[in-house]
Formats: sequence, C-alpha cells, structure tokens
Amino acid sequence: MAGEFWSDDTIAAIATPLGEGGIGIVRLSGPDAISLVDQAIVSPKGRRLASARDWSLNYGWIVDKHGDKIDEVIVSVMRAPHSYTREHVVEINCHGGLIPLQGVLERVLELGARLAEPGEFTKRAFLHGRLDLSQAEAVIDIIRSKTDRGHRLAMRQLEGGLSEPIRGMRRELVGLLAAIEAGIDFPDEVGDMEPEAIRQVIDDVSGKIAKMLATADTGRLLREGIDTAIIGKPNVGKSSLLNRLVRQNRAIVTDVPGTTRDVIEEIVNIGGFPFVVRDTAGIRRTEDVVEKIGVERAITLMEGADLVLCVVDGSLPLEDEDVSLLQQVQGKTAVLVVNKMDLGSAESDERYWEILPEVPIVRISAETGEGLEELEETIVNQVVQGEIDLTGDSLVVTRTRHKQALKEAAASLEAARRTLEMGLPQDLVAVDIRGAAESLGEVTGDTVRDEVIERIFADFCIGK
Ligand SMILES: Nc1nc2c(ncn2[C@@H]2O[C@H](COP(=O)(O)OP(=O)(O)OP(=O)(O)O)[C@@H](O)[C@H]2O)c(=O)[nH]1
Ligand SMILES: [Mg+2]
Repeated sequence: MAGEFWSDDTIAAIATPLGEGGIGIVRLSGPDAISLVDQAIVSPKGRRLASARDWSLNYGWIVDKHGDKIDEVIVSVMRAPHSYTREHVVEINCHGGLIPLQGVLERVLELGARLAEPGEFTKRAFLHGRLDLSQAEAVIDIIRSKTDRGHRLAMRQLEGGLSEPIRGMRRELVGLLAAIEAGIDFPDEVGDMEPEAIRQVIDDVSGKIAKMLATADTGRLLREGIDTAIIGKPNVGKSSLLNRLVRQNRAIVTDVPGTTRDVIEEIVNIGGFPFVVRDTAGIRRTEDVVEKIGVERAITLMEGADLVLCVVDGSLPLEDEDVSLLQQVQGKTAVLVVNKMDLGSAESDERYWEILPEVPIVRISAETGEGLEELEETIVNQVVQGEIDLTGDSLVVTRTRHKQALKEAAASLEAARRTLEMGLPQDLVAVDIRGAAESLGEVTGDTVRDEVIERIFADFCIGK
C-alpha cells in the first residue's frame, strides 16, 4: 500500500490554529506547490521561487490577481522528496491573523490548489512511505498529548518504537510460513517441518504479543485521559475537591447546597496520568428544573466514567440519600472520599464499607488540603493496573486499534497451535499463521483496509 501512491493535485490549508498569533502558516503540498505560489508572490529583487534553493526561506509579498498586496510573508521551499509529505512542500509564513491567512489561502486556491482534507498532509506522508500507520497516529497523539508521559510515549512511537517490534514479529512469522510452504511444495525433497520448530516460533511471537497487550489498558488511559466523575450529595465539598485537584479556584464554592448546576471539566495531571475530572451537581431529589437537569447529567456521567470519586461529608452521620448514592456506586471503579475531616468524623470506615464494600476510603479536608496526597496516590492505583515502566525504552500500546490487532494476532496464533497439536496437515497451520501476520500488519498499515486509513486520518486536524 505505502509507496505506490502518487498525487497529481496540490493541496493547501491553514496549518496553524485560527486566532491571533505572531505568525500563521499556509501550507501547500503537491507537484505544483512551488510554481503555484510563485505566481502569487512578488519579491523586492524579483527573485523567483522556482529557482529558490531547496530548504530556503524567501521573503516577499503575496498579491492578489490585480497585484494588490495581501500580506508580507516568508516562504519556505522544501522540494520532493525531502519534505514532510515527500512531495514539494511550500509553507507561507504570514502574519498570524484570520484575514491575512484566509486571504493567502484563498489566493492559492484561486490559482489551482485544492483545500486539504483533515490529516491529508500526514496521509500523503504515509502513502509515500515516509511514515507507517502507527507513526502517523503518533503525530496526532503528539499534538493532543495531555501529559509529559503521554507525549514521551507518542514520540517513541513516532520514532518507530511500535513499528519495529511489530515488523520483527511479522518477519518471524513470514519466515516460518516460507519454511512450511517449502515443505508443502516439495514434499519429497524438503518435507514437513518439525512441529516442535513451528511451535517454538509460535510461542516466541505469542509471548511478545502478550507482553505488549499487558500494557494496553494503561496505555489507552495515558493517551485518552481517565474520565473521572466527582459525585455526591449537595454541599459535601465536590467543587472544593475539584479546585484542590486542579490547584486553582475553578469551580464556584459556596455554603448553599445546589451551587453547582452544570458539569465543570478540567484536565488534571495526577502522577503523570491525564485525568479528565468532572465536577457535577450535587445529587438529591429536587424540584428545581435547572438543578434537576444537572443531577441527571451527574448520574449519566457516573455511569460512563472510568473512575468515580464519591464524596461524602464525614462530619455528618450518613443519611438515606448518602446510602442510596453509595449503593449506586457499587461495582464501579471508585474511591470513597470522606471530606471535611477538619470538622471531625461521624462514621467509621467499617460503616462505609458495610454499604460500599471493597472501595478504598480516603479521608481528606478540601478546606485545608490534608489527605490530598494520599488521595492522589489512591486514585492512580485504582486505575493503573500493574507496574508499567514508562521511563525506559519499554513499549506501551496506547491505541485500541493496535490492541485489537494484537488480540486478533494472538487468537490466530492460538488457533495455529491447536491445529498443530491435533496433528492436522501443516497447510492448515499456515492459514492461521498467515492470519496472524496480517493482523500484525494492520498496526503498521502494511495490510490495513482503506476504510480504516480513511477513519484514522479523518480524526486529524486540517493542515496536518
Ligand atoms: N470545614 C470544611 N468545609 C468544607 C470542606 N470542603 C468544603 N467545605 C465547605 O462546604 C461548602 C460546600 O462546598 P462545595 O465545594 O461548594 O460543595 P459541593 O459538593 O460542590 O456543593 P454543590 O455544588 O452544592 O453540590 C462550602 O462552604 C465549602 O467551603 C472541608 O474539607 N472542610
Ligand atoms: Mg459544587
């Protein structure tokens, strides 16, 4: 798939966020990128872009068809194949405002460029073999990374940290297939392979896949963030807890029950993991229309969350409403946060556990900050299963798509092992091994279907 494609049109897009900035960039890629911009630019000394050196910066003005100036610019020229897409790429550095950027974009569109689709630059880089699919996915993960850890993982993936081991395993399987097929094609000269030799390769690759799969759940959380809902009765200190976690006064706190009505969302870095924390309306039966909607949202959020922080006021005895709320939390990944410890504790841990067993309890004071560190540790331990080494060069699977492909490869290898053990003909074993090799190829994009590729790049931003 990769490497065979060649585009005959030239695409253009604004590559920087829309808004005010020091500079903004209009980017073009394709066979006519240089000649097309050349028609739109005038330089003080009459220099032409066509004769500009590769990887050079060129000063000038972009002008409209009447010769009127649109913006003062610096244009970089990167000739094929030494560019992001491996095509001719031109980047026009404009003043960073909507009007100059749109003016310049419209001018190059008028001269024959086509507006790029989301992710189309990176898609071309993939189709020309400069990046494989997992590396292209790493590009968007770098842009969207929410913590240093997530960013480091994406960088490693961009450098081939995932593709290399996958390709290695694929080579092992393809080598095995060749050997099995030689035996099938030349039964007299070569003959069947030793089943034991086949099993060794299967076991080896299966072992590596299992190791990678063990990192997938944590990896996904690192990439996507951990959906965390703070829930509890009104006035127990949910908004105060959010403010503590984000270390600023984000949500309004008052002593009036029912203060928070809408959902307030913040991304918080806890122990290097991105938590998308949502503060919700206090859950109680209410006749207030606005508050009622807030309460419904809180309950919906709780249902879908990766982690629930259930807050109770520890200075007051449990009431029926607390009990029914705790019961709703049952079965979810949760931490019971017993707040207001500075005002004393009315109930024992055992009492809470009677209603909500097996959930870790942390006593804090959102007012003084006491207990917050312990809470943060508990939160991380609740969602991050097992030890994964994120400091070394170890590999972490961060995307569900990769996890799925690895699981399918593992299942095919398992089927191959069973076929082998049953003593069935080796061409049947070969079918499953080929299936496993294909599943592995989906990660790098070597064997992936077009729809999957479309879907991946559609998730990108315009101009990337
Ligand atoms: N003494 C003490 N007061 C607290 C503590 N945490 C919160 N409060 C107070 O409790 C009141 C309610 O706090 P909020 O954070 O607004 O409570 P909430 O759960 O968000 O309330 P709603 O939005 O109405 O559901 C405020 O007056 C806070 O100052 C605590 O740890 N100790
Ligand atoms: Mg609140």
